[in-house]
Amino acid sequence: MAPKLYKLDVSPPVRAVYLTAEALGVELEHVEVNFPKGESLKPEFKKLNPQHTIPTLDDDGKIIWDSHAIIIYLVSKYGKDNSLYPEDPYERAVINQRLHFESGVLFALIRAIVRPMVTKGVKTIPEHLIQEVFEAYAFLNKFLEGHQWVAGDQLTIADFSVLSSTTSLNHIAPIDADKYPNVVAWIQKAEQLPYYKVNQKGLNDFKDLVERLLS
Ligand SMILES: N[C@@H](CCC(=O)N[C@@H](CS)C(=O)NCC(=O)O)C(=O)O
Repeated sequence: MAPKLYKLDVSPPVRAVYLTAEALGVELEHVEVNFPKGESLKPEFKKLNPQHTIPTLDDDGKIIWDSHAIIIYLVSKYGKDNSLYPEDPYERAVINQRLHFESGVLFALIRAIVRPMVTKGVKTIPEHLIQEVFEAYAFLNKFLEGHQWVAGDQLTIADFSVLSSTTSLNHIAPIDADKYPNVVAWIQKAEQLPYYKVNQKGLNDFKDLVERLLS
């Protein structure tokens, strides 16, 4: 039985799971949870995940949420090898750092900017948050200095996680190629992955959502 993924394409962490599943060749059964319409707050979903966040995975009754936990689980359980999350302690530590960067910085900024727009109808983005997004691009640009991918020279789950939110933030605060050339080159490389399209559809939805909320 295919693992069930509770999802909505617009969500960046959901798209990190899509990219990981595609890279691994794991088929997922998709269950839509339209959180902007309040569906994540339904009692049956809260029973599965009291934190009521998507993505949430149900693998034969084993419930896992938080995209970072899910993508590590998918590689560990379904990967033919560990190349997307190598076992070497230092390589793994660097990947984990990038995953926490996604969670604590990139996604935290998306949440701080978009949530007031969705829940309170706020139509402006505070300048200090835009500056924080630029600071995050600068960090990412540094991580990528002299490297092909965000955690070194090998594609890992850190790329899928960081890519889904960075490409989303690009529709909030455009990434300047002159200031952050490594970030732009890395996104262009990722766009060549044969399964990149699984990020693109939800990214278009995200762009439309932000434009609609700001208009
Ligand atoms: N750190 C979490 C973030 C998950 C998250 O906040 N997802 C949002 C959608 S992008 C959500 O489920 N919001 C609905 C809710 O909190 O009820 C992850 O990586 O999975």
